[in-house]
Amino acid sequence: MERRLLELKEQTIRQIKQAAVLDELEKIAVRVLGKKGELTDILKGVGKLSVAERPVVGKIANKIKTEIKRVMEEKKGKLGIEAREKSLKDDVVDTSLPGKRSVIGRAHPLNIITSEIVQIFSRLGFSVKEGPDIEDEYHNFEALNIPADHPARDMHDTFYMKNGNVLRTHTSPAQIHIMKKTKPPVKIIVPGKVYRCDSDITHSPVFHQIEGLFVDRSVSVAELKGVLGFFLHELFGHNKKIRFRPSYFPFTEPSTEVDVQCVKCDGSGCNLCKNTGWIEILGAGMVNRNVFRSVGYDPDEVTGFAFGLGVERIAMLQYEIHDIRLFYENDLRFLKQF
Ligand code: 2NL
Repeated sequence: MERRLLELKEQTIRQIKQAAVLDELEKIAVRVLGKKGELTDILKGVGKLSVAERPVVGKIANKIKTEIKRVMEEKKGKLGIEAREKSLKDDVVDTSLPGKRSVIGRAHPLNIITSEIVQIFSRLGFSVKEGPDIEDEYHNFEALNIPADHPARDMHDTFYMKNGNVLRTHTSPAQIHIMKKTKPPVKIIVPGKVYRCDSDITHSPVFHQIEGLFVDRSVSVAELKGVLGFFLHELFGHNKKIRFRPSYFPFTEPSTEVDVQCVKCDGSGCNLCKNTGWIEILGAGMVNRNVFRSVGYDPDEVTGFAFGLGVERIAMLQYEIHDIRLFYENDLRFLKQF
């Protein structure tokens, strides 16, 4: 029995020392020290031995058990350290490699221009409002005093939907919604996408507009001229001359178009201003009395001015961009310049 015990001890310790992974140690432990393990069996059988053998075998078996456990723990620690060292070596981080630079985006030129314009009007007390891209004909046309036979309603300009709705051709319907649900004074600036069935190097079927509206008890043409003059000087520089030309829009009366001295030649004449010395920037006017009637305002009680401008046009002038399509192609070589 003593020989068997010594053999078991030596064999087990040899196996423990040879084990390469923690899993193997676990298997050895089960085989020798587990519930049905070899050494456990021997210890269980001590009671059946002769009185003389019992204490001797019991003592040796227990000593061996302690010894095996000790060797096992020692090896476990060693394998644990080895596993950690191996993973440190395998998952090596080369700190000399150059890092990955994260790409930081920037504002689109149309958004830069929109922000600049909105900011100038914010300083004059205008608040920013938006409306939906899809409108019914009433809000896009009728309410704005554009009758059914008006050329602006032509199939060639307006995108009509199957149910009779339209993609808004200007942001004005947003102002109609706001006037319908707010009492004057109304002092708002409305940026947004607008849609027209038109496409060449200066026209895109989707483009961006900013409209403004100021309605109160006694808003005058003088205020229109003051506000729009201030705006154009802020945007193009205080040295630039400004002129108001008479014009026509169904939704304003009287109406005007506002020009700024050419941004390229300062008025001496060039290809950009077609030798006129002037660049057209804004359409504007005093809100037509019919528009007030359609939103439930009394045209004898309130007056107001409104204006509209195309964002692409301003951006093309400011940045000297000659093809409108560059704004929508998302070519990084273009976008990185702003
Ligand atoms: C242009 C001209 C304009 C308006 C837009 C407007 C809106 C309401 C009432 C009256 Cl709710 N008018 N908007 C007025 C005059 C001109 O835009 O050339 N846009 C690019």
